[in-house]
Amino acid sequence: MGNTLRGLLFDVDGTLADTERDGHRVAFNRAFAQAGLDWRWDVAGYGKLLAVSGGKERIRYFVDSTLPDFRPPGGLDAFIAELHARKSRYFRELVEDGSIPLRPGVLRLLREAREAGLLLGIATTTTEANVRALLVSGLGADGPCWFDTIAAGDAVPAKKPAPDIYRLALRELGLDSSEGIAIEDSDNGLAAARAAGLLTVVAVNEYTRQQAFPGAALVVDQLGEPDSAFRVLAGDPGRSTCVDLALLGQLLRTVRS
Ligand code: XBP
Ligand code: MG
Repeated sequence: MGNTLRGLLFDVDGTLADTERDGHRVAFNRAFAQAGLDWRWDVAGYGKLLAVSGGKERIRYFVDSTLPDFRPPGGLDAFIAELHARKSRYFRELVEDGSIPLRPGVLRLLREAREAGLLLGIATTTTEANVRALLVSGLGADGPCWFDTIAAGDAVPAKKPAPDIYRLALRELGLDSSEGIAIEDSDNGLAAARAAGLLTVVAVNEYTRQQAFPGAALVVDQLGEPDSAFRVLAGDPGRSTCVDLALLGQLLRTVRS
């Protein structure tokens, strides 16, 4: 334990890639249409539904709040599970088509962390198969092997903002929370990481830029590249212009010292 950076924990949706608007949302709508449902989640409405993390939980919230009399044959649980499985297949098709690239700075930071021998983990509410598809598409066939653990989806009972998925990832990495930093994009993700004791850097996106990020070490519009600086929304990055290990190490030392 100490104030030396030993590991990075990455959220997936909205952090590694902008998956929500043109990925998950489109996949949900395809699954609804394929099931003969006239449900359609538009871009703005989906932004509100993102307050509920987890796709199955999101469908259930939608049904409970807008269609309380909806009673599918076989029961709601089984119906949602099947709809979500179909949605996940559509999502992976979109990823495999190459339509969802990694966000700026992600590949650079991952490479730097690997070269430095840091532990790398994923802590996400999405389905593990989705994560693997995204990592293969963005990093190549061995992408999933870049990570020492992939903590995902239903591996824990309570999804973000609960800290459970971060605690699981930390446990699997053998890392104390004081030795790691989480990279997130949303208020729910920040709350989860903070509750697990992790210093957290937030890179916002279209759906999360209006959110509040209490307790974030740094809030930026993207991780940035050396020749394409981030915009700082909160926190002090010193002279750094992109999120790299020098900056992350400095943030950790400042907070833990
Ligand atoms: C974001 C989520 C996920 C996705 C949909 O997760 O809440 O539910 O929107 O994925 P994170 P599933 O930012 O933690 O990666 O349908 O597979 O749940
Ligand atoms: Mg996210």
